[in-house]
Amino acid sequence: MKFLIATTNMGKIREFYTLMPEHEFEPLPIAYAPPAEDGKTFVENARIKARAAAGVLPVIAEDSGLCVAALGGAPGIFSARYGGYRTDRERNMYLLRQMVGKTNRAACFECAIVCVFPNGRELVSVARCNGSIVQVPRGDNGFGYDPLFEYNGSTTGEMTQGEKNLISHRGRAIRQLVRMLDRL
Ligand code: ITT
Repeated sequence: MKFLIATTNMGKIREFYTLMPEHEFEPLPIAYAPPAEDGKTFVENARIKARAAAGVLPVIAEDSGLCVAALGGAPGIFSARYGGYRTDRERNMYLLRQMVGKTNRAACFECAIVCVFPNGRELVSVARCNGSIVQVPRGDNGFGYDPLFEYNGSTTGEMTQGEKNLISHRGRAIRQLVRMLDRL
């Protein structure tokens, strides 16, 4: 099936391409104006992004983020703009500063995918990955908070794309979506 992929994040796009090789993707048109992500949950925000891009093709949109237990679940749905910083590196440094003195390092990545068809039908796939926040960033692979998020001894920034896809929130959510699409 051919989908419009309603994301501006190249890291996400890479993961969708790898995990849905049997499907085709069209990027957002240049004139696309990103909607205000003012939902209260990952699913609400993914739905807002999918519906803003709705048209002739089925649309896939995704909202995701890192939820840190000792920070009351922050940055959560605000992960892309945590602390008001513009770059991944600045947000990562800010998060580590918030974690100074915290003994509970538990965190999880969450991902919500909403797929909207031209007839209005919707598929929703949600998944998470539990891990912990390291003291010092490690790894140059991936994007966003990957150098901070440790799973089974490695950060997702140290993993290959294939290794990350096996265990990540997005990998799990995409595989679930593919199963839903196969059943249509
Ligand atoms: P779109 O809204 O255009 O899809 P975005 O980057 O703004 O792109 P989100 O609003 O969903 O996406 O914010 C997700 C943020 O959460 C993202 O920018 C990263 O900082 C972080 N994040 C999500 N998934 C991640 C992953 O697999 N690895 C590292 N960080 C991730």
